[in-house]
Amino acid sequence: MASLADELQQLFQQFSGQLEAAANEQAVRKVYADFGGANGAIRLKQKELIKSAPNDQKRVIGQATNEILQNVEAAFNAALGRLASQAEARELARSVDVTLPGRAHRLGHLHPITLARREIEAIFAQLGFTVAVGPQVETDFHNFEALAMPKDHPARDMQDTFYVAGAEGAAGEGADVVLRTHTSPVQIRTMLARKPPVRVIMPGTVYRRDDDATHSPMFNQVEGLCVDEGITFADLKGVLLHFARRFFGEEIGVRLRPSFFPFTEPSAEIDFSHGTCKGRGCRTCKNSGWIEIGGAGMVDPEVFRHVGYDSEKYTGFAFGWGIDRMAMLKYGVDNINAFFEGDVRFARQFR
Ligand code: FA5
Repeated sequence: MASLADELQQLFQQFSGQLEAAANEQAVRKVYADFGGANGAIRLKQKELIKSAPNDQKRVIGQATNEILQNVEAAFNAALGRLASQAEARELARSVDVTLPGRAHRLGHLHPITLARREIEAIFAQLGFTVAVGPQVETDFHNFEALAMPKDHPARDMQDTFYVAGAEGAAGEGADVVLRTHTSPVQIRTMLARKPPVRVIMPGTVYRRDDDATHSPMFNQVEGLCVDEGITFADLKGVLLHFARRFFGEEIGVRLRPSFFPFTEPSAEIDFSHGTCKGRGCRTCKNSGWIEIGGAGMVDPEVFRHVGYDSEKYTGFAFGWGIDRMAMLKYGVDNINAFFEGDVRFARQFR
């Protein structure tokens, strides 16, 4: 028995020594497994001793080795506890500078064209206009034909666009399909879908074969349409002036120039004064002090005929303005391409 006790004591001492030296939890667990685990040295020794001992000794040996194993277990748990309290103490001792500024997450924000569009929609909503949208890939009928621009009409020259190859016939027999050149086809879609009175604005992206400081191949317009009994050009001017003052401020100058659009009669071109150069003239406004925002006029009876409205009973005004041009004026941007180049340093300036 004496030699059994010595052997176990020796193993226990080895275990204690290694446990003492274990610097982290992983090492502590390994030492425990090496001695107290199912295949650890002490357990193997226990099995070996019990196997070789005479029957009347087996119980005594079992008890003695179990006692040692209990001590191993206790020492192991104490070592884990010690490591945990050391880690906690280290954590508590760490000094934190609570005055350091936090790490802010940079928030995304809306594109300036979206900001402008939303503001336009809000102003018109307060005047009782609803919002409608139409497809960017449009039929020749909606984009030109129903707006009194038949195939040979010279007004088509100013709206050269991208034709969608292979789409002939997709929207009806012989129909050409184009990327829409303006938002005016949404007027047609709206009037075909509902009866007067109509008060609607139609924002959206449009396409043309254009490219310079104030012209982009892809740009945005907002169309307006108001049809009812007794609508006059004075209503158009009143709405235009109200909108301009709300969007740009009271000091904005508004100018109407006689113009021509096949789908309005009479027609006007609308200019707003250029706030950036204060009317002195610059590259953006082509030295005129004014920026052309869009066209407008009284809906031509020919358009009413196409959509089945009674032109003896109803009159209406329509307009189509460039949202990008309005955003250029509002935010003092001198090149339209800045909106589409995707430079975040530019976009970040608008909130
Ligand atoms: C039209 O597009 C007509 N549909 C407007 C209209 C609607 C008239 C309803 C009458 C009744 P215009 O081609 O002039 O008209 O274009 C209108 C506005 O779109 C221009 O004044 C300008 O502000 C903007 N615009 C035209 N082309 C471009 C372009 N390439 N890049 C940026 N803005 C453009």
